[in-house]
Amino acid sequence: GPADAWWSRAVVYQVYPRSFADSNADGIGDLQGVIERLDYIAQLGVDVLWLSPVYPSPHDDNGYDISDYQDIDPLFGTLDDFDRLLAAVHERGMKLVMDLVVNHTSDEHPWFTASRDGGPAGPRRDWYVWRPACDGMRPGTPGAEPNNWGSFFSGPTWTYDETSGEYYLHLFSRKQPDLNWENPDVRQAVYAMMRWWLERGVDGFRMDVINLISKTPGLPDGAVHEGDRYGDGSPHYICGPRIHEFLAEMHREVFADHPRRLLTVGEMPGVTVEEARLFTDPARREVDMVFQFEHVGLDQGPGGKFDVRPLKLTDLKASLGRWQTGLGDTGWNSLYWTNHDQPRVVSRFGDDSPAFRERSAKLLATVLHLHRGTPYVYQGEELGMANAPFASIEDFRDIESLNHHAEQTALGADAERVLAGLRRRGRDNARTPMQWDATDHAGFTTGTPWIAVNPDHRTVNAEAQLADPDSVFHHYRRLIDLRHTEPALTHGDFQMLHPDHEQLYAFTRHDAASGTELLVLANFSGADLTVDLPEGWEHSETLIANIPATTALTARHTLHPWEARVHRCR
Ligand code: ISL
Ligand code: CA
Repeated sequence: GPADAWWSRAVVYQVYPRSFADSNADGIGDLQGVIERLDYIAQLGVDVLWLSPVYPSPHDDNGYDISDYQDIDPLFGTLDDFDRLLAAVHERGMKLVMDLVVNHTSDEHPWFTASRDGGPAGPRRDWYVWRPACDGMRPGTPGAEPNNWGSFFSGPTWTYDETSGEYYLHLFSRKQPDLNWENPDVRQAVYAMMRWWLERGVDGFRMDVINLISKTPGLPDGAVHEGDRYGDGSPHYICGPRIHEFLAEMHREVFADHPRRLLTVGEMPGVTVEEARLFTDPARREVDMVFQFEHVGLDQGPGGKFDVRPLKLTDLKASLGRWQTGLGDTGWNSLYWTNHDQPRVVSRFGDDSPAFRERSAKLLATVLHLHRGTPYVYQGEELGMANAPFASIEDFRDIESLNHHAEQTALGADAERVLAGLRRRGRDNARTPMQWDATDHAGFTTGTPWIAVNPDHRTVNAEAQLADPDSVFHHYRRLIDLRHTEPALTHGDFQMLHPDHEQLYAFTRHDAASGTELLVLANFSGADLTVDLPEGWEHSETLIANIPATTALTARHTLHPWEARVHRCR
């Protein structure tokens, strides 16, 4: 089963190259920068590095709009730099996973320009999704789009091409046209490209929005929810009719005969636990694990991702608990709190005030890493990096935030309210430069960074934390070490305790084979919390804790604010 695969004991570290380390002072992180910081990543003890896109791109969506799948953007370096990075990763006993973005390309990809410029009868036309205007409507006028779907980045999912008089589909920005996966030539071209990277030596793929590649034939309208301008097309593209067929085909064509055991993780917005079981059941040969989004949607209201509402701990436990049990015996979970699309977790689910930033960051790490699955650490998370103090819209860079702001203010929304939502949920929170040291621009660049460094780098930085054995960094390092040495972390059954408690996150992991049981206790609040323990845990061994030199566990025990501790019984 999945628990025997190498990646079941692995921890993955995500690098967002643009914001990691700049080696040539142009203000943008690059591959040489990653190479220079590789020993830092190795010191954390992670097994795999996932590199966000580094391919040639017009950077409408920071590289998630690819104009050439088989090269490196000069902004980041060359293929030669890439080969050096890959070799350096392998030398350190780690693996490298590429980002695979094949739901869409850039509109500057030659596949798309050929499709567009060849016109409706051209040979490349059906590599993308072209449709005429809605019946009876004048092409190019508002409301004449082929259907009513709204895009992830505001506005309709359709852009009109005047020359051919037709529209092309884009679930994301107008510079990210969707590939037509119904076309077998498209699929074969993608598989060939994937094999090319595997030949080069990469160890797998993180597959961007891979559950959106199959759309319902006919592309029917979506329901228009109250207050929305566009229809919700998601039932017609989330886990569409041919998704399992496509992933099984990809597995056969790319992975099945490969001599090395690779890692595949499908990023899947809107995936349910039932669907995820199918995707990750090893017998079905689709993908090894998926990124699901349920737990990062719990603190949002009906108005969408910028409609912020407080998280209820009981919701978080119910959700993550259901995924633990749901993928328990057949599938496999990936575990994450954040990535380049999410706000910083210490600001979101913890407390980023000076009093509790470190402790709550360690608590969050402890809770996540003690679950069953493969943990993902996003650059800077291991330092407890926090959200950025964006003063005005000029401080933002992300297309999603900028489009949302433009759309909402044009509709008459209060600009301060819109900004407040962006500050809490905007993706740029995760994209401020990595904080290496306390110097200007945090050691990220000697030039001008493409997005401002968080001013808290004077205190929150890698240099200070490497030197402090009690730092967030060293706490992560110890958790990652545990994943390699404690079989109960890989194999142990998961059982949630006190599911109805609003402050306590508690669970056990029980590994029958080694006779080991672990108990995890975490106080998700800024106040003392007294809990009654299950029997047999008094004076048990402390495996890891976020308060140094903790006291022994008592039958009725009081946890300090944001305290987390893990105990072991054998
Ligand atoms: O942050 C989101 C928008 O509200 C997410 O829904 C995000 O778009 C979704 O997680 C898909 O993300 C991936 O594909 C996008 C890209 O912008 C993200 O950076 C990438 O992780 C399109 O390629
Ligand atoms: Ca650079």
